[in-house]
Amino acid sequence: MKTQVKEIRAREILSTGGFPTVEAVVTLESGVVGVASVPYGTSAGKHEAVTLADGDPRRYRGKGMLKAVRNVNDVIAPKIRGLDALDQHTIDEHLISLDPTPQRRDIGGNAILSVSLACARAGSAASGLPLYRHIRDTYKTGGRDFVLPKPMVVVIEGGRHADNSTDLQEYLVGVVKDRGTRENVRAAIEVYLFLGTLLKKKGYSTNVGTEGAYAPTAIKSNEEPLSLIEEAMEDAGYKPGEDVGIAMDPAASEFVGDDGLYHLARDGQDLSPEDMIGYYECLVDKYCVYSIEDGLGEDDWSAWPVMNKRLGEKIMVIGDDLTVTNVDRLQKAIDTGAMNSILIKPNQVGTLTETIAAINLAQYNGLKVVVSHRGGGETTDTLIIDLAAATNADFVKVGPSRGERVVKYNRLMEIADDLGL
Ligand code: 2PG
Ligand code: MG
Repeated sequence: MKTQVKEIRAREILSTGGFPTVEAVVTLESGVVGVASVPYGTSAGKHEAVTLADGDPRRYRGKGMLKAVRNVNDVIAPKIRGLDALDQHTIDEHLISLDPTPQRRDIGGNAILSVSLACARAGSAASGLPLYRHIRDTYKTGGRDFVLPKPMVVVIEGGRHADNSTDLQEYLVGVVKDRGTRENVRAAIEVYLFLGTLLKKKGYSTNVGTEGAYAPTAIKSNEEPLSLIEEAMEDAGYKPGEDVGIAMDPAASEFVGDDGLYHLARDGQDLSPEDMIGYYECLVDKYCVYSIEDGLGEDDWSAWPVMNKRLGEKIMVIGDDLTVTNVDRLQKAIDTGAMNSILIKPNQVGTLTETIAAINLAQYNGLKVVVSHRGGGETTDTLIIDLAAATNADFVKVGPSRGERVVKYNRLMEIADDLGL
């Protein structure tokens, strides 16, 4: 059959953090080619599929990817060769069978995912369909009509994504009032641009962090960005809370201690889970915050349902490190009422099929879905946008500047043009 996989080659490429990552090239019998690269995170969750690195300090300070590349070329390729690229389910079943553990420690989540995604790209090229349509057809997902995700743009970053900025990792501008994709992108990016002007006026630096958002070192507190962003919204001509709103990703696993307390160094506060939730409640009352992701630690299972109960009616309570795109952890979160929305990152889990399973499970249970970029090691691959479009995800979370980020918004606008949306 012409759509059978003939050859798979992986190679080491550079990611945005300067360290390598993996790219796979899948060639079909017909000569059709599919290429995909995988990102990795800076503040990766403890329960994610692992990004297998070489650990050889003589190459890229231990973060070379030759092991993962070899795993693709020597272990994965023989298993996948001969399979039909249009049958993504079978391809992913084979990939999963090579290492069924959730963390893919043996073979590497990065190795597996690069092949899964490159096969999807080859399948899309072979079927003559844009990737978002190919994914939708393959998984019968997303419903009859396309509803494109709204942008959630990171505008200030701190935590592990910047030096000496806020403890909370991300402050984002999300579109509340849908004006169509191009106008949605414009609104969020204009707020980012006006925020830059405002920061400058206040004497703050407008250097950017790993995701292309501002990372002002002189910022006074974890709360200050919220008022600055609201001011920038007004400056840009958008109504806070009506046109655009604020989303936050504190990435709280990064500042919860072994003592179970949340340590906000910039504010000089150590908060119990209960107080941390109270802190968020105040922010939600005071500012146009409509979403909080990873407000609590990835293992703080008893506190999450409390937060969701107290805030879930008003805002999106998103699990990222808590759920790591994993259906078992997601099911637990659903059963315990831990959250009402999920962040989706294919490299947290390892295959396209498992990613779609997590999205399906979330949507079936009425959760909102946000498909996300990675902080540290992104690439110019735009597959996550097609994934979000295919599944009618509610939002895409991507940074506002740097090539690897804007290429994703540009892909979103391209899909919108295709669909006339
Ligand atoms: C997050 C992500 C992306 P990282 O926490 O949501 O913004 O960061 O990829 O570093 O885990
Ligand atoms: Mg996060």
